[in-house]
Amino acid sequence: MRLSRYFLPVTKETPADAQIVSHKLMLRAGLIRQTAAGIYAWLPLGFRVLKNIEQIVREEQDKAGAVELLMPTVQSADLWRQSGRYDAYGPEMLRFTDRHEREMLYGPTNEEMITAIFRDAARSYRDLPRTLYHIQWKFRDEVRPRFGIMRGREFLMKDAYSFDLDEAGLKASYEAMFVAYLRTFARLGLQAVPVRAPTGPIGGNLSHEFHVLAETGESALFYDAALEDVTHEELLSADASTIARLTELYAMEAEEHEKVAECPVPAERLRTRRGIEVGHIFAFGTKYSASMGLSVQTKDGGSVEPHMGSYGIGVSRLLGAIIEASHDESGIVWPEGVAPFRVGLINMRVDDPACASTCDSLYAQLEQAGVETLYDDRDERGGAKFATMDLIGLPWQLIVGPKGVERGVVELKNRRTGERQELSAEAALARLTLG
Ligand code: 5CA
Repeated sequence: MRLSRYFLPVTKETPADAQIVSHKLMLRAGLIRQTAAGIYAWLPLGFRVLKNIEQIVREEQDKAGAVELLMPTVQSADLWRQSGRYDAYGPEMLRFTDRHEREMLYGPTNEEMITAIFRDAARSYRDLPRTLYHIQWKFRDEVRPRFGIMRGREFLMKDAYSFDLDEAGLKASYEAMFVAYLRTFARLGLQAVPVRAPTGPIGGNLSHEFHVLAETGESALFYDAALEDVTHEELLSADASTIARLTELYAMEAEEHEKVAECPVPAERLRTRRGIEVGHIFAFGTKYSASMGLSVQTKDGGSVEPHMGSYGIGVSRLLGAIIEASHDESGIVWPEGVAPFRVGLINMRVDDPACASTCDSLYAQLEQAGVETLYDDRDERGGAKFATMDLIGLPWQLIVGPKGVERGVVELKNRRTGERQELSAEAALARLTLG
């Protein structure tokens, strides 16, 4: 993509209304733009990152055996009356009526809808177990939307729902999602701590939250220091034994920790840090199948209400969490897996024919090789180009200036380490196309 044709409204000034670093950087780097309180437009660069995160989440859901579908954002109040949650949900639910005076709502979550869809299709034990998921916008009329997309009113969520014949089946589905979550967050370059959680309005008896440790997190956590020793590799290849090990280690939100009569962790191993909740999973049994009349035939001709779980990931919130975990004083430092482009190609002198033709040729070859490249071909000062590239945080910068071109070299800079290396254009291409 040529920057001269792109839409990248970056700003030097720190926006006055942003309190935390991820919100400031998202506005400054032209990733998002607020359109109403807690509601954001995703500008081209931010949208690319959102899609990359969504894709990693999707791949790990698919690997876990979950099946993707897409449910609508607008739901009918009648559906929610079946579970009794229409009145219980409170002012966070955005309610409205259509032209026929039918009561509607913008979905804050989808337990009711998926239960109704499954109820109308599933007949027998052969239809179970199943886990279905979608990645869809939600609306919650938060009292205090803040920190940009971190606590928005409209936000993108991955929500999965499992249906099992019995409690043992539900436990297996819950564990499969748990594993998928550990792998997902590891692939996103994040260390996420699983925390035993109260279930709240979703209901049920088993629940975990996944928190990215960050000073700006909204939750206060207490946990066993041993959780910090879990390696990236271990999380990438997580399995049932990883869960067993992790869930044995103490981790609680402050409110819950205060209720614990005797903390099982010795004082020297007890850590207190803040966390950003990026995922939340629940096993709630028959709460919705019972209230909404979902039952299937068993092998011996009886009937059973499926045991269910629901599993959320804050896809849009993850952008904020990743930036909180990965930035420096110059701007964002995207992990390779989610970066909007892999390479930023900088032409230092667009009016120098040799420099421009070297850049054009590098750009064509990178594109040809499928290396996503943002090509700064604008007529701007070098200093401004460097500042923009550092701010938007692409993993590699390929810098081409007239003096270097004369000597047959270009410069390759690693955004994370700041390391710069002079090499021939061919060698730079080889480095960037090899992965
Ligand atoms: N039905 C369940 C699981 S599918 C559910 O709704 N769980 S939740 O309420 O915990 O939301 C799931 C995830 O969505 C949270 O862990 C969080 O990462 C994200 N999320 C929740 N509210 C917001 C918000 N206002 N802004 C951005 N992300 C949010």
